[in-house]
Amino acid sequence: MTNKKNQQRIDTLREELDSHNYSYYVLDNPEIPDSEYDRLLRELDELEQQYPELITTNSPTQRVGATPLDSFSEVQHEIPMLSLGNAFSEQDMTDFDRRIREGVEKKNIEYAAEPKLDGLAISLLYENGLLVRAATRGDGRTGEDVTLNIRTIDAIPLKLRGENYPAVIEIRGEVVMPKSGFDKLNRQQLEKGEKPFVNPRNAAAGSLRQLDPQVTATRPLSFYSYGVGLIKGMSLPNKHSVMMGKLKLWGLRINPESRVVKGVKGCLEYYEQLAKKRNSLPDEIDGIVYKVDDIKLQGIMGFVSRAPRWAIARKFPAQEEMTKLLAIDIQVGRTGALTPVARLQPVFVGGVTVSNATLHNQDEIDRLDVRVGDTVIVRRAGDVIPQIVSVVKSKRTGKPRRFYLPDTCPVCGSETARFDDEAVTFCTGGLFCEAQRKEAIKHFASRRAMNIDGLGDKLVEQLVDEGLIHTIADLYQLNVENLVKLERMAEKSAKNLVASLEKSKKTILARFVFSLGIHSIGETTAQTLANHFTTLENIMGADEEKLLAVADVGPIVAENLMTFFNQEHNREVVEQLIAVGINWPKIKKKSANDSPLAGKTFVVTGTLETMGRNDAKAALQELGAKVSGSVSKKTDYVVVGENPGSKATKAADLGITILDEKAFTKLLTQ
Ligand code: 5U1
Repeated sequence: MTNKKNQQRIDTLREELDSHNYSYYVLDNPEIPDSEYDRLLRELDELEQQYPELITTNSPTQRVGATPLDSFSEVQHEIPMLSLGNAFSEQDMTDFDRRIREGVEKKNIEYAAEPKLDGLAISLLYENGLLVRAATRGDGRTGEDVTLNIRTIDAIPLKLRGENYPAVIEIRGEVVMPKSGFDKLNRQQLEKGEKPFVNPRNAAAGSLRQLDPQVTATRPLSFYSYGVGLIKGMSLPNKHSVMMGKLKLWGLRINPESRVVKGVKGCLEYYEQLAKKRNSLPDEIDGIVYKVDDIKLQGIMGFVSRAPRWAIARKFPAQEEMTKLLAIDIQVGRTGALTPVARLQPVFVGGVTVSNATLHNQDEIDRLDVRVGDTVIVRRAGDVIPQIVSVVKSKRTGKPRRFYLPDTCPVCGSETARFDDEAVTFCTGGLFCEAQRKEAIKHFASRRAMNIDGLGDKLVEQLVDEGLIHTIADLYQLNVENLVKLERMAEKSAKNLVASLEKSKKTILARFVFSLGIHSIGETTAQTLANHFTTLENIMGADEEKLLAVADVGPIVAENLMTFFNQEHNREVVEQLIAVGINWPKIKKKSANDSPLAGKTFVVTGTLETMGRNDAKAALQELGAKVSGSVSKKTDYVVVGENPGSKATKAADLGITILDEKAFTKLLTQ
């Protein structure tokens, strides 16, 4: 390409990328998939690498500077960045509206209303359409120059769109971290063994305070404009809402929830609507900002100390409050998981009184270093279970002891266990533990386990609640006579259930092992165990060495099996089940060569719901199949889980049989 052609292509790419960015962030209407955007950006980057003389500072490739700063320099705000007065009730809003009406001597006032974002106020200075400086609010008069960090935020244009923008314009708004990005960032922090951020605002602030813009560039930050400071070369329009419309045309993001409302009634209705939506919005908000829309009227109202009289922030109930941790209790869930529950001094937060919060697991207790007697910050957002977000260490008195989950189950006294790579501590009581009993029975009766027709979840609950059954073995003692005594149980249904129970006695070993609900023993592992050991006695009697010799069995599965069968009460239940006549056909040890899968080549792609990729591989190898990492003409089957890679497409192109997880499990267990 000639230099002119290169320049043309570069210009086109930059325009296209800017335009796609605009559609994505400002119009909230992406025109192309992310992969296509990345391809265009790569093409531009490659061209610019080839012709560095054609690079401009405002090219979409130049968002992230390579050199970290030593410190942030100070910025004086020519027009101070104001704060806002607060309203906490309808009465406060009525008073605000009255003050305005009296102040401007008008009956009906229109207000521009929009969410009050829980982020960081930022000033963006554009000269001749180019972003030349970005600063934090600081104390309102002096902030910090964070231009290099702000440039990394894709939602902020480096160059304004169109041509009708003023020569100088200072745009003000809020940098935020969307909730989804915050959750992802915190997951990554935990994976790296680093401290998670307390809330999206802290995460946004921490991200902007980085001296190295390369770090900021990795943080999922966004921006919404809400006003204008300095403006030269153009006079302000007569309405705030019209100004916001202009900012949008120039490429700045405006909150899509912004509205113009009439009078205090409109303000209150808007509040109700947004309060309902609050938790489903993509960004954290802590209230609503109302501004007199007419800019002339704003001028009449003026300012009081450092806040405008023409605007107000109506706050939502706080979602975080401080309180005392009185005790930590343990709840044993229906799956046997031990959950530590914080008992709190009751506190009004998120619109309700909270006296309990979940502490999740031992890792969470360790991470927070929370101890009984501590002062803690509790968060309750919407219907989400209240959480303890941090401990106010400065308020800790004495030397409270660290808290550890118990070694024995508080419900049944069985040992508790936890594996290295699992966060959950669970009760090993299994079928014996009252907390787990209903769930264990439901699992036992389920279609893929013993397939007891007519024994649904509700009926299991009823049977346990009425004391008719205590263990899965008791199911086989049920008879029509005692079943019909149950509420809503007709004789016909009772007879059917007894018949189903009878029918379920004829099963296969794999199903029986699966139906016992042993921690981490899914259908595939149960099948592998049955194939390998051929009898229940062999499985129950296998020691660690023997278990680990099975292709699909790792230390966790081995430990779970041994723990389960070492419990006297679990052995008793199994014996009772055999005694009532549960039976299965004898298994002839299948050599790999007998299996229909022997010699077949499999490729597994994507995430499987019921087993890890290694488990799938081991199960296939056990049956004499080969597992390959890449698809070729020699591949017989491609197993496709969630989010498969290009292997699935290649398999389809080559006409290879594709199996979803269900079909795959069926093939393994046939
Ligand atoms: N959404 C929004 N937030 N916020 C903060 N609008 C808005 N306006 C502000 C502030 C401090 O101040 C102007 C009213 C001057």
